[in-house]
Amino acid sequence: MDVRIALIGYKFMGKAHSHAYHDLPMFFPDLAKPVKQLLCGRTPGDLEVARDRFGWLGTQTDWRAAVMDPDVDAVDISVPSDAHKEIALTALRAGKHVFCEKPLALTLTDAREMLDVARRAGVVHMVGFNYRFAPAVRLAKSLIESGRLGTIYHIRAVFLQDWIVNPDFPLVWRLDRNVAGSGSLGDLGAHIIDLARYLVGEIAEVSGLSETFVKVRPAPAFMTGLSASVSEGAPMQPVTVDDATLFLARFAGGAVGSFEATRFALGHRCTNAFEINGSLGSVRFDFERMNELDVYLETDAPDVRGFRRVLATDPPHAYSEVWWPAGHTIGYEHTVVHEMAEWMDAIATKRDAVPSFADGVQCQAVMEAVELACRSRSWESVPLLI
Ligand code: SOE
Repeated sequence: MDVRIALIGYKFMGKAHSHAYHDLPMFFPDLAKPVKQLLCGRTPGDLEVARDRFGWLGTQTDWRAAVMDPDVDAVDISVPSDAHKEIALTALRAGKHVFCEKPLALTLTDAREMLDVARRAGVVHMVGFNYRFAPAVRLAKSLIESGRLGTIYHIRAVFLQDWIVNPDFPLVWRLDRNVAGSGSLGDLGAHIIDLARYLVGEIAEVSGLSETFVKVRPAPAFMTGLSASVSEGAPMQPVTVDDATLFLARFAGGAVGSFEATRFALGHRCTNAFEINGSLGSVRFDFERMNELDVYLETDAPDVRGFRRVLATDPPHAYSEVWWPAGHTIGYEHTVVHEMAEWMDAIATKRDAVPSFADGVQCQAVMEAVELACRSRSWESVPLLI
């Protein structure tokens, strides 16, 4: 089966998704085949360069035309967050399968509307929480689900970056609330909230604080991905999002958690890390060493008891049979290939994709409760909406 895709956006995520579609037929030959039908963006010259480089069949500068094209079965939304809702609703109403990058929307209300329309459309919908697809994270999940860590008491999760510590770094779209919805919380916190939900369960209440350390920045002259430049004498503009958000959480199942999302942790380029402690054992993961899971099992013989480093690159570890021989590690882009494999399989087998827009909604519910808690300086409950 072929799935003809229109990809909206060709920068950081557009490139990662194009790469995944390219790899899928080679490494997952039994899955539905993604056809790189249309690449969509606003700037014709740059778009043609990207089409040529990423191997798309055609281009379209009007996203509506791309979405409505009868030769398109599925729409991949890889543009800044303020454009997610309108593109998604249009595509869903046209009966197209939709993949949407995280955070799903600017607000919980918008995210709920997207889920509602997606459910009524009866198509496959998926949200871009790629870190779930790291084999070491899958190992953590199976250790928890099989009870080998016992009752889960704690999760300690952080997502630390440092790319905007310099106050001269310009005000890129990720620092504009109207475009991004929130700052570190929506960009990085969304990922660790999703991992916590995936591994430990639903979050019931939160309390938190957030801070914007650099309150004004120069307007950007150019931006792409996480890089940007400034022109001499650029006007200063207010930063309207959080630079850092920290929160505490109680889980419905009885566990407690602490979370920290920041772009001001110098030396941390992409530390998406967690530790989970249960009554029988613990696991810890750090995306910068994404092939490994540290595992501690209380049932080990006392003389050798301690954290061991498990390299999740050979069977029975998830996806290991698809890639390279044992010990031949994989990287960031492979999490995206696995994510797209899930999307293709869900479309071909007519089942719900995981994570779906429902996961996007529940993550947004946690984020909205965190923002409320930061303002009210008190504990706020998280409604269970899915
Ligand atoms: C930038 O902070 C960023 O690229 C996020 O937008 C991604 O979602 C995350 O995976 C890595 O960091």
